[in-house]
Parts: sequence; C-alpha cells; structure tokens
Amino acid sequence: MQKEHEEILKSKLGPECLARLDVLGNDGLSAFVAHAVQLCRPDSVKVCTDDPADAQYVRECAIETHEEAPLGLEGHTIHFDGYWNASRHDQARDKQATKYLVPRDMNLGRTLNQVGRDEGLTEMRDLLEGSMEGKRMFVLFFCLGPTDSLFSISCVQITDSSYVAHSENMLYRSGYEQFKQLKGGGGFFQFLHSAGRLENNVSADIDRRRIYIDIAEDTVYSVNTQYAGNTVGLKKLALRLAIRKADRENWLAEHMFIMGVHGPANRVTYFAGAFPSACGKTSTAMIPGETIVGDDLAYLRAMDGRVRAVNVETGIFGIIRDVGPKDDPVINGVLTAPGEVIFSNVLIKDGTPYWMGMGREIPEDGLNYFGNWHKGKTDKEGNETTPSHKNARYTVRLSSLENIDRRANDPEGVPVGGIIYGGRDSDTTVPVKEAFDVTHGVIMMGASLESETTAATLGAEGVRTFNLMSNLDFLAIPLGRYVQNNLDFLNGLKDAPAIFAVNYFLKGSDGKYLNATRDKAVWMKWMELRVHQEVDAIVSPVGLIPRHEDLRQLFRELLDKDYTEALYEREFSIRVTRNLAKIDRIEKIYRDIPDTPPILFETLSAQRERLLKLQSEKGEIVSPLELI
Ligand code: SPV
Ligand code: MN
Repeated sequence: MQKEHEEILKSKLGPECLARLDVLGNDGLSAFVAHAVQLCRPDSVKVCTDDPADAQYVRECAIETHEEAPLGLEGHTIHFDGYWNASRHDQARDKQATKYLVPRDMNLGRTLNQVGRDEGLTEMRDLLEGSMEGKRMFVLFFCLGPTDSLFSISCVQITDSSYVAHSENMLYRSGYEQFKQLKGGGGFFQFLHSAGRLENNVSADIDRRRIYIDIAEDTVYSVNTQYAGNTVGLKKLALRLAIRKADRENWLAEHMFIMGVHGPANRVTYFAGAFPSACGKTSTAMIPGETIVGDDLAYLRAMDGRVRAVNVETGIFGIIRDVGPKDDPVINGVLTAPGEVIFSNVLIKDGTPYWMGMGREIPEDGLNYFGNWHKGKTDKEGNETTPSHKNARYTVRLSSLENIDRRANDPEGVPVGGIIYGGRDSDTTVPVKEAFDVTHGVIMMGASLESETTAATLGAEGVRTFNLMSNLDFLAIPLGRYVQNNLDFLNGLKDAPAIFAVNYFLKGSDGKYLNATRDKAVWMKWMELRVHQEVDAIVSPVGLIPRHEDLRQLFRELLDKDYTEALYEREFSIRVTRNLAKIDRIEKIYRDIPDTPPILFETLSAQRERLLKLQSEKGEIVSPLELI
C-alpha cells in the first residue's frame, strides 16, 4: 500500500480493518478507499470480508441507525425511502439524475443521459464532501455472477448506508476471497455511495440526488438517495459498467430473468427473459412448478456454440404489489414466515407489513412512506395516497425459495434454449409468439420493444415508451452498436436459442385485460415445446403463433381451464393497423440513431410488407383461424 494512502486510512481504520485491506495487496483499491475516506470524512470505517459475522454486524447497524426497524416476525425489517418529503419521492429509480461522465472525445449518442466528465466529477466531489461526518463507512466486497467462474466480476462497494450494505449482502455473492484472485490488478468495479444528510433516517436532500457513472474508471458515484435502484451499486449501476465490458469482450449483459421450464420426461429447458420493470419479470421466473435461477440480471456468454447464462445476483429485490397466496405462493410463503426479509415502503401496523394486492384486508392507518398514514390522506399535490407505494419492494435471498433451480450457482451457467422479450402493451402484440429466426427476433421483438411506463421509475405512468431489450434505461453504449452486438452474438452461435415475445397486458375492446395472471404458465410451456419443435405453429406476418388445440390442452392440464376458441381468437388475432403503426414508430426512432444497422430497417420493411399484404387480403383484424 502506498504510504500516503496508508496514512489516510490509518486515521480512520482500526488495525484489523487496515490489515484486511492490506492483505489484498491492491494499490488501486487502497487508493479508492483512501480517497473516499478523505472526501467523505466518515467517523469510522468497517471493512467487511466474507465472514458471516460481518453480515451480522451490518444487520445490527441497520437497526441501530434506524435505517431499518424490526417487525413482528424474526428476521423481518422495514426500510423507508424519503417518506416525509412528499413533493420529491425517493422510492424509484431517478433516470434524470443518472448520468454518464463522458470524456471530451467521447459521444454516447443523444439518447443516453450524459455530462462532461470533469464537470460531473467536480459536482460529485462537492456533493460527497463531508457527507459521512458522524457516520460509519462500510467497505464491502462482492462478486457479480458466481465466484471462480469466467463470468465473475469483482466489485468493491463503499457506502454509509447499512440498509444498502444489508441489501447487498442478501443480493450478491460475497467477494472478498474472490478479490484476492485479482492479485493486486485492476478490472474490478467500484461504487461509492452516500445517503447524504439524513432526517428521520432518510436522505433529506433528494433534490440534490445524483448518480454518476464514470465509464473511464469503472466507478459509480451515488449521493443523496437511498432507494436501492439508485444506490445498490451492484444492481443497475453495475449493469451499466457490465454492458460496456460485455461490448469490449463480445458477450451480453442483460436485464433478464433466467428460469428452468420443466418439460415432458423431466426435461429442463432454460429461458432468459427481458421485461421492463414492473411488467411481470419476477412473477414469470416464479411460475409455480418451474424453477428460478434469477429474476433481474443475467450475463450471457457463448460457449461451445451455445448461450450460457448466469444470474448476476443471489437474491430478489422484487415488487411486492399484488404478491399474494393465489398467484405467488412461494414468495408469499417467504414473506409471511420468519427469515431474513427487508420490506421497503409498505404499510406497517403493529409490526406487520401490508401491501396493496396482498389478498388480505389492509388496515386504514399505520406507518408508511408518508410517516403516519390514514386512509384518505392526500399528498402535497392533493392526490389521495396509497397505503403502500406502488413500487414498494421486498428483498429476499434466493436460497430461501423452495423453487430455486439446482443449477442456480453453476459457475458454467445454464444453457439457454429460449430468449423472451416482454412488455406492457395494451393494444398491439399477441400474448405469445415466436420469431422466424434470430435476426427477426432480435429486431422485431427485442430492438422494437415498447412498454407502458410504470411506478418503478419516477414520472408519469402508462405512457408508451420505446425500451429496446428492456435495457434502454441501463444502456451505456450507443444504441445501434448494442443492436449490432446482439445480432452478432446470437447469429454467431451454432445452436442459437429460439426467440419469443410475450405480452401479458393485451386488452379487449372493452378495455379489460384479456388474460388472467396465471396464463403465463401456459405460454411458458408452449415455448418450451417450441424450443424442441414438439408443437406446430401458425405462420403470421408478425411471427409464429400457437394453434388453439395446443393451448387448449395446456390450459386444461396446467390450469384446469376450458380455453375457448372465441377467447383464443380475441387474444391471437393480428391487429394489422396497430402493428403497422408500431413499425412506423420504431422506424422513426431508429432513423434518428446514426449507427443503426441497415438490417434493422430491412427487417422492419419486410414485416410491413407482410402486414400490408394481409391487410389487403383479409382486413384490419385477422383471426389466427384465417391464417391456417
Ligand atoms: C427495476 O426497476 O428494474 C428493478 C429494481 O429491478 S431497481 O433496483 O430499481 O432497478
Ligand atoms: Mn430490474
């Protein structure tokens, strides 16, 4: 360790913590920690290893600092994000305040939020200056992806929030021992977070919330916020750095779940699925009868001509709304039994958490993200407030789930048979369809994905937005290049996965959802059979769609439901005009993106031609029965 760093560290670290850093023999790391200590001026510093005693210490700190409060059941705690500052919320990702720091000679394209590196670093330094006075700084080590694996990425997280540290201990593999494998070298990701000035245990200066990603140094800074999506470095902040690393090394870092779908004769087929936030990603990965590898972040690498995928994480930071015994029995079981669970932004009454859609009556008063809440309470804008926030969440370890896949921690990952793109689309896309080939799938299903906005990000809900591969919020390279990378990666495989699109949110002319929540179980089984070419499909202009008889059988077997031909027709009719309008919207977006691969426009045009032909032959809305 360099002398100047050692001097700084000695002033705040006890001998044990200093030794823990010293053993790693990593000057870059010591410099990062020393600079953070000098800038943020914590009262003390705790360096954590993989020892469970350190995780226990973090849990105790979270209670001691009141960032979390214990609930009635053993191991359950509640954390609130910025609740009394009702005009500026801190319960969702802040896209506007999240920016890339770009060196002078770099341009990430107009779609990505960015600020000059020097300017951004100066602003960040000012915001972090003295931010940890009176507080304890944690230095924590994690590994993205399984340890001892080609997928592993070592990380260091510095934070003054024991809630952030606690969340990370649950959501990621500990990586102190893994860090030693760097043998003093670089190649690790660094995160520095301060919740900033606290009032009533939550970040007070939310209007000075900033999340800055320094792509030149693989470092992310986050300040004046607590919401995990803005602060847990290893989650969406690391995804941004990983997307750049993947771009350099020819693999993919995706906003995807991974699950095992159990087919005939004990066959397990793995799927990776990209859905925007709050569009059914976790509940798909948790479909009863199937097994979960991960629910949010996946790294995909080509090995022996196939895609192999790992879960970057080891836990779930999931949306709690509508989790109940009927549709989500496994999660519901974990949330209502003793064990390590962090609830955030739900309603608490007498030590019990309540959330909207839990399938139980919710009390008319209690403590929530507004403080003392009662039914009818309005916010500063005069809107009635809800008992739990729409983006209220739970944090659990995957190991607490009975449906965890047996290969969830396989360092080689799982082989991917199918890739799914899903969005919240009330009027255009059929519930499930398969692409003709990789290029058609990547372009028409991934790169053309649109979804209506949700409470998972700040801002208006229900606005149709372009969100390619459900990864737009986290994209850290120019859009066209990202599309090309996807095409190159998947087309370069000997045995490429089949590509599908799903839409759980299609509505009928009466404005009501056409599907029930559990229907997705049927779509999954249909896709599993398609991967093995065990059911036929109908060729439509927008892809391959299921036959009624196959779905009918699956509905009967899985859900004991009579799936009528009339409902099938309502769900699977091709809405020609809507599909054409979508192509126009997508084409317009890519016309403004200079590095769009030409094949994208060709693929859009080919689909438009097919739709126009169908329109001239059969009209505006065409039943799948007419396509056979
Ligand atoms: C999402 O919003 O996609 C999440 C939660 O998975 S967050 O940590 O906010 O990104
Ligand atoms: Mn997510």
